[in-house]
Amino acid sequence: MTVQQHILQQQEDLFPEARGRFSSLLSGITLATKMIQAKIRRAGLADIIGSVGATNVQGETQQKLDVYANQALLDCLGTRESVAMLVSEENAEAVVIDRSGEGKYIIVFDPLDGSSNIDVNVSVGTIFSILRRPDGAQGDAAVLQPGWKQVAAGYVVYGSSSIFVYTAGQGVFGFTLEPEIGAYVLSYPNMRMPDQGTYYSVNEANADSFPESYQRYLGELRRRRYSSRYIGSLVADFHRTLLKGGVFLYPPTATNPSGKLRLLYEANPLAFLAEQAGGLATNGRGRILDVAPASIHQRTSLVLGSRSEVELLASM
Ligand code: AHM
Ligand code: MG
Repeated sequence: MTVQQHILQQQEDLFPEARGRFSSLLSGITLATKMIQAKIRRAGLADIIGSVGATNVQGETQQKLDVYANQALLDCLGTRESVAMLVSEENAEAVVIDRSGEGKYIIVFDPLDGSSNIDVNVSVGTIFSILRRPDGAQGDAAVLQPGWKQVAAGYVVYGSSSIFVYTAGQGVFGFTLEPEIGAYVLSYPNMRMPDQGTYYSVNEANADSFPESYQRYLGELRRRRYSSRYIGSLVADFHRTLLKGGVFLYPPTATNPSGKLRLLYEANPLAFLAEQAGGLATNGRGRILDVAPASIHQRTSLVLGSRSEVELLASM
């Protein structure tokens, strides 16, 4: 079963009114990710490693692959008629595609997450979230919806193989790119996150500036003999957490008092996937998917993973 067949099936079951628009949109995403993974596979060969000397809206140095990945998504999605707006980590403003007002969907994405890992042959990823454009809504107001309104969300992890994972609100499904035929093939039907795991995943170098409750929480996990895993690519850290269970956290720090990760295109899509797989996601105060965003590049603290570990944090 290819991802294309799977999406068509889901579309018939979930969005009978979508008449191919939804599947056309997801095929734009899968096409862009195939282009990105092809470029990544050649990263050591072609002259594409390193920075382009510019900084993005977050003030971070843009890597050449960041720019390529962003353009691939803008190009592959920009021509699909159902698209109203595209919102990217790499663009300060939302890109409005559909000025006639007919476009139904807004796609929000982080084109290349974990970009500090590109040059060192460590997994990186693409994350996306799909929202319906509320009737008549224009500009940022159309995008600023709480995560529970997501129609679909997913990611690709470019690891030892490229794996596409998505949910349309009816379970989580994973597909591995079969490079011989250039298609994503169903390899993880109905993914479930274990109720409890044995890993915690956090940038422990920041621990001294975590709020005291987080420090106690990590101490408790250590007391319970948890082991530590941290890749520094959110998609890869999440993918492991989805398969093996445990908890990923990026709490507030001295440098990033509101957290480092972005609500709309990092926390929300992964929170949707986590919940659909039986896990949980919180900002430390409440459910990530209930947060009403105030701006498109808003940051958040994030704790997500197995039910048991996230509930332990809540209890502390
Ligand atoms: P990016 O989108 O610019 O790559 O930044 C997000 C990344 C995440 O992939 C990862 O979880 C986090 O930043 C790592 O941050 P740190 O290096 O502070 O641990
Ligand atoms: Mg990024």
